[in-house]
Amino acid sequence: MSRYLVTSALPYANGPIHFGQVIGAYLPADCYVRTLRMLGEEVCFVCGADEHGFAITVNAERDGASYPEYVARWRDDAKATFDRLGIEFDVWSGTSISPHHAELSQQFFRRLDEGGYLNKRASEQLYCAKDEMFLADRYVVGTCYVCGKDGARGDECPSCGTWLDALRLVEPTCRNCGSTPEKRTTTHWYLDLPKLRDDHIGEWFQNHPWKGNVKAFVGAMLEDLQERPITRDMSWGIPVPADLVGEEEDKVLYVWFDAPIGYVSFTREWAEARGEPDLWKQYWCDEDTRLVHFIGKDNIPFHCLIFPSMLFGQKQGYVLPWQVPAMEFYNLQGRKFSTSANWTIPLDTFFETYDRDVARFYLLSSAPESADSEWRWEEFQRCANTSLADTIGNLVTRVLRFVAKHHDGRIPPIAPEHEEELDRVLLTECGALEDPADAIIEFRFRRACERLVANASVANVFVDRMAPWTLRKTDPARSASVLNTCCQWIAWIAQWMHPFMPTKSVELWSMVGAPGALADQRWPGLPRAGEWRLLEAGAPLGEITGPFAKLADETIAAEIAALEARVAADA
Ligand code: B3M
Ligand code: ZN
Repeated sequence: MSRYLVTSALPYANGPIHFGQVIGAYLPADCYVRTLRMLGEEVCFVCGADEHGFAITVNAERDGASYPEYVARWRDDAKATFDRLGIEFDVWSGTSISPHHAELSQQFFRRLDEGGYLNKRASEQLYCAKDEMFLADRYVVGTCYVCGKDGARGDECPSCGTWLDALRLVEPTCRNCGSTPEKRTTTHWYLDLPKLRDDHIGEWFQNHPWKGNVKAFVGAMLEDLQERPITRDMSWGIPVPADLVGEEEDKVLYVWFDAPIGYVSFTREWAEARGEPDLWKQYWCDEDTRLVHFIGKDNIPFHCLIFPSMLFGQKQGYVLPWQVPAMEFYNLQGRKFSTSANWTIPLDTFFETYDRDVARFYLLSSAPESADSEWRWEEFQRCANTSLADTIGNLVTRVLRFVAKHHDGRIPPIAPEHEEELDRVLLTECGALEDPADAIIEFRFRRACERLVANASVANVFVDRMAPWTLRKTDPARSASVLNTCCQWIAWIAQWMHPFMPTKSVELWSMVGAPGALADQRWPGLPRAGEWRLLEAGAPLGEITGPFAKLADETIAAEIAALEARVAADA
């Protein structure tokens, strides 16, 4: 048994969550955590909103909301989306409200400073005199000094893709008010990443079995590491400790410095809520903990290099990440999800028409694990109709309706003389079986989805071969044994389904009259001949419903048309 600390990237409290984010960092984590729990592992699953940063202040002001009001709105909105999707964190908080977060972030800063890992230096930055603020790189626009095109931002040129130095932009303007910023000197603290690399992090990283995209990306960064500023001139954020900066200055920790510390603060909040205030240390400071960060690939450097450096630099025995299953990008019908361009799936209405477990299953089965992938409405339909309705749903309804009709709605008896043969046929002759959990714990969610459906198909092959419906007329006892076997298989499928489809699996579990709560079952693994039947003959079935509805062609065509109409109306 191991202890797992599982985190999902903290979403910015700055707009609605879309399915691209859901499959990037949240849904796979939820599926993984549910599997670990059924496997009997100790798990804490942590998330909350990322509530600081310059972009949030700009948008709050645009909306005429105070910063706390603004982030509370989006914190609640994100949580509502996760609730609708059945994504269940042990703790959900926010970096501007979590009780220990400010103090802990300052402590991280101070310990890095004491360890000699921070350098304080003055530098020039662009300052907008009209807005009375230093401009974050993204808030400066001008002409690119590399390719000469307009529309370059202070951090990057969208035309030639170069990472830019904001101070060198030609004819810079403030993105907020359009005036020309001036250069001003300001003091900042820089995280000495080269030193942290040489002290430990470089060696640690190189000796760890990372996923391919992580290894490639961070490996390259390690070669050419620069120190990074971790403070900003603004008022919204965690203040730099007053004794270091002086009271009057508006200097805060950079949002990417305090955000990952949120994982720790929120774990403390969780431990306190459970009445075990020290429990967080078992998770964060015990070398047996497996720390797993679920993120999208754009967050790799922060989770595989910068945050580990910050943790190591505390010299408090903090664990470093064990695995970072970073997802590639997930698009929508061939283009990036974009709320501002209306290229999205409106989630407030989505769940009125579609089942959330079907959405979960489709998202997991199309997850961008090793290459970018996308939501395609036609594929969603195919998944719902073929994989779920035809394969699993059809098995369930034809078997259970028959049992309801001909066996008085009770699990038919199995004759001892049939058991061995039926187990052999089902478990070895109707198709290969594979435990979906094997794939899940390797973060191969697509494979796990395929295996679930393949395992269900085995029972369809079995039913076709055994033909219990016709057998009933010639050999009713054998027909009953076959149906018993099918019901047992449905209970087994319900257990395998649980991490993917937490609601549908419980429905199946009760349809087949299985005992106890499904969530309390231990992971079943693969059935072993002679010792896998968990339903008692004679036990009553529950109420039978068609578990999966088919999606009509018109419904899907209407979604695609609506998507195109929304962008057209916007253009
Ligand atoms: N909020 C970026 C993002 O949502 C950032 C993640 C923080 S994780 C500590 O992609
Ligand atoms: Zn300005």
